[in-house]
Amino acid sequence: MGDFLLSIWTYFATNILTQPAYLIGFIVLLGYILLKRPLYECVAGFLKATVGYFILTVGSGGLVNNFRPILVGLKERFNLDAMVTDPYFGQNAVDAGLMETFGRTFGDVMILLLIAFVMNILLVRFQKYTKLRSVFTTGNVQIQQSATAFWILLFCFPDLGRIQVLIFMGLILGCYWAVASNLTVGITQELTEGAGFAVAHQQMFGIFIFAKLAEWMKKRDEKKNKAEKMDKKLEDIELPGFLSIFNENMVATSLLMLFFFGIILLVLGKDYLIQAEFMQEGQSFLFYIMTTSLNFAVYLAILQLGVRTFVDELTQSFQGISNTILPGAVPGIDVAATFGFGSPNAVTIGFLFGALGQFLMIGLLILLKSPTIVIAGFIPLFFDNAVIAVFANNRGGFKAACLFLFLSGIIQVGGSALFATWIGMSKYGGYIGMFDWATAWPVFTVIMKVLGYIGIAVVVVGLLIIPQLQYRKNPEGYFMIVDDYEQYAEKYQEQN
Ligand code: ASC
Repeated sequence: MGDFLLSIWTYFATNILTQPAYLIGFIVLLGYILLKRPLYECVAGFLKATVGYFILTVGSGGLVNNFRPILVGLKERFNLDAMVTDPYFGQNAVDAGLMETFGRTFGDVMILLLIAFVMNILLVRFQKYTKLRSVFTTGNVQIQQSATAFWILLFCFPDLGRIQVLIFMGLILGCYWAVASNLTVGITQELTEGAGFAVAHQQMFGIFIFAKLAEWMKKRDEKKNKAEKMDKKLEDIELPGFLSIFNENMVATSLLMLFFFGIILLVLGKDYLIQAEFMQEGQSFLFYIMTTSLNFAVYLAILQLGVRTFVDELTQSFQGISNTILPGAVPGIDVAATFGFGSPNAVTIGFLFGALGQFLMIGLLILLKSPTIVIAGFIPLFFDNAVIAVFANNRGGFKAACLFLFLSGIIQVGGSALFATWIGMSKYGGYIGMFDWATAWPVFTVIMKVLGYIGIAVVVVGLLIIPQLQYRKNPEGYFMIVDDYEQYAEKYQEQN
């Protein structure tokens, strides 16, 4: 019986829970059914949401598959013994190093997801006490995070048995997913003007902290009466003269990427690119650079189309769920969904300033002869920094989007290098590298390493206090922002 149930769960987890396109699709289907829409509308909603999400995946996958090899090429080209910051490389590093480091393997991912998913839903169901509002649906990143968390837990408690590991990890990860995505509920509602979702990804603390810092900076400038041009949002800045071509997102992205990847491809050199089979013999180097760089704008446009396709369905249908089985809840979804909102140029600016910070920090690591050298992986470089910039721009304007992104780049590389070296992952060539895993998780790890089992309780309780503090700041608006965004906006927005 147990085996039978487990196999049903494994089927569900493998095919739906860890495949966000289908999970979102089925959530939409369930939502419409609960809203008692006619069956054909439910099916249409399911299809549109799933196809939309798949379109988003074509965009984000295209970006990753095209630009990750170019950045990783730097490692090969210069024969660096370096660690790549990338969630997939991080997952491979865990697989490669677990046996040698801890004499263990990790085969219980699906059970862990069950524990953490159920816990997340319960935490939201008991919202009256927990104040949590968001259900994490991004299964692809949950798997990567489970792998890294497993390593961290064994690093802190090498002797833990299988069941204890599962329980502790389910507890900590479940709380992290619920609490961190809940942090983004309010600011995402404001960014999207009530689209009804939160971010469920790998930089949720980063988004929240930088959004708040951006807001603080803008208010400070306004108080000093020197809210200058730089505090304007990117979408409100009209560049004059020839610069006006940057007002158009597709043009701006193309030009900036031509510059950015142009330099990297020139550094890699034609010979290397041919030898590594990026280019074919006899192909024009100039046009190769053009095509590669312009593809960035192509995939970004696809990604945004995907977001537009599924977010509408999700917004409408989720009311069926939040009116009935999970009151006051929103789905936490992939970070790329935010790229369809705010200024599209923020995505590009965030990527570039994040890259500046990351490259500066990498230079410093080399200069200071750090035992771990980092190669900037594309996923943290792009997805982390793009989203942080979308929020920083939305709340603090252009200056915040540049300044804080530079800072976030430095932190991602510095934090990852330091932490992955300490926990012994760096020698296996990869680390997840995303913002929260270069900041919040190292803090959790220090607490658990120092305090032992009490540390686990401290981390869990510490996390659960966060939504209570958020709630206290505005008990009335806290749930209203989810239940009735229009009313919230009317009541609170002019105060901001
Ligand atoms: C990640 C990861 C991906 C991307 C994607 C962004 O962290 O593992 O595949 O970001 O989720 O849309």
